[in-house]
Amino acid sequence: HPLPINRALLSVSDKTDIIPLAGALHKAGVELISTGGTARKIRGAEIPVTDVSEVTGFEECLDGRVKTLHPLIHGGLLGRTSHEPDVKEMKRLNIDPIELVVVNLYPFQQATADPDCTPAIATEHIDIGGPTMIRAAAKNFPHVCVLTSPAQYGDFRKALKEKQGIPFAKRQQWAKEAFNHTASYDTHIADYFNELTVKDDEQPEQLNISLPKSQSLRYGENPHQKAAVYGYQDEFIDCFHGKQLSYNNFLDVDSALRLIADFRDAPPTCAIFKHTVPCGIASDKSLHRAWKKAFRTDTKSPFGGIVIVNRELDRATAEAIDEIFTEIIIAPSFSREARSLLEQKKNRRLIRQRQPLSKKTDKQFRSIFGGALSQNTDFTVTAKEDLRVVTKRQPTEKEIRDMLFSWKVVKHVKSNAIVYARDQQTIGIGTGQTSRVEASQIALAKAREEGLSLAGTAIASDAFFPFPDGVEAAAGAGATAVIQPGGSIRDEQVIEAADRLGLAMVFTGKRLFRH
Ligand code: 93A
Repeated sequence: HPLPINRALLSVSDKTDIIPLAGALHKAGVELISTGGTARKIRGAEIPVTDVSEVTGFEECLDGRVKTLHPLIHGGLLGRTSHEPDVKEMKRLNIDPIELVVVNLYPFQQATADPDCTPAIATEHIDIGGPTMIRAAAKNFPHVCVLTSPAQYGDFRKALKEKQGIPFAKRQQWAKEAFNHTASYDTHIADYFNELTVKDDEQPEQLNISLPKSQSLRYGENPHQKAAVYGYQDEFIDCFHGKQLSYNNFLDVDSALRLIADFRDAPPTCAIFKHTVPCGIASDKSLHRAWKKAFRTDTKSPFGGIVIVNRELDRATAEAIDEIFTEIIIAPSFSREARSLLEQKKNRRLIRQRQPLSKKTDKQFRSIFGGALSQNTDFTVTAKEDLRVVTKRQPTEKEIRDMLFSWKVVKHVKSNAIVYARDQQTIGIGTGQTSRVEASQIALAKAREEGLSLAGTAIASDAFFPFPDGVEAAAGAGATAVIQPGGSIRDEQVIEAADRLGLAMVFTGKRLFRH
């Protein structure tokens, strides 16, 4: 049944639009009850309001920790007014029903986002009375209407105006939103406490994944799969031109942002992705040169791919990219000319990256049967000092640069991964193979098909070479330097082969699987 509103309790931290709402309620003849600050605000607008303390006969106390926690309030919210025994009991105890609760909570999340927030300050922002009222009203939604966000006021006022009472379906919907609101509020509190006690690099005891839907998607990986995106993607990207990002686009953008995070201190760099895998990456003095080199690696795959750069996208680079059908272009910023050129294609997505992914902002988890996996993201970049030369021949400075470049790339290529690189340019990328030798053969075959020579390249392998055949093939192809984690029981045989072939080889001691 539609619910008529006689008495309303208003208690809000975010006082947005509370005055027009209180005004509309007053005009509709509703009696208003309110807590300290909210009452003051409403009274300030010359709308009559009763203090909660007047209703309860008990003053707000303990610094406001106890304001609405009282049977005369909670009885009014929890009593079933269609249930005769409840009605009788309420009469006997002088409990008047409350048909509307408007509450939003102490801003815990905002408070704890402040770097100066201490645990004591955080604790004071834990709302107790608010969630209690919200949950009581939501539980009793057949008899009570609950609003938890100013975004709902418009719909409510429309229903109020129609004078038939608030429809059941609306109350149920707002009750659902209320429970989601308190669930996510408690999740933030739980996460805060989890993080207080969890040491860096440890995984929490409980994984609370409560993320708001940020977008509905037209479909998932395929058109017959329903899908949505959750969380706070807007903090990282601003897709200011083109169609809405798709499910697969989000996966691609995620891979691209991860790779470019490792090139944060690198010269101008351009990376081209296809299906979450890089198919060409290069760094150079200018983005335009970097693009040309990156595209040279593989001139077929970039069609319908995605491009990310680590500098403002200028006109010359934009023109070059524009020659290839590119679905998505990501840059920290776009020059005005680049923008107006690229915006000529209606469907292409242009994305401004607002902030780089970093240890501070990144949580990595993946769904699996029955739950999820969680791990820290590896944001470290391997430097010259981290390399251990294992061959008789020392690598040259140029070889070291090429090895470090290929190593940065191989981290973002699906296992088994092999990357040949030279002069800050990928020459051959072998990805996602079940055998390391095959990954190497594919890298080689692709480079040859593009007419690229592998002479003088460095080769990176995401995991150790289990047999000498991998380095033998690399040397045969023209590579002169090898970078790999090391750690195979046959390392000695592999080193021996490298020495015999005159290669310089380094171990990083770090494996870079990407599964
Ligand atoms: O400190 S509380 O947990 N104890 C309460 O009894 C209580 N009642 C309402 N916080 C309580 N509230 C919260 O106060 C509401 O959830 C709302 O966020 C805020 C409104 O306070 P004021 O009207 O004084 O600005």
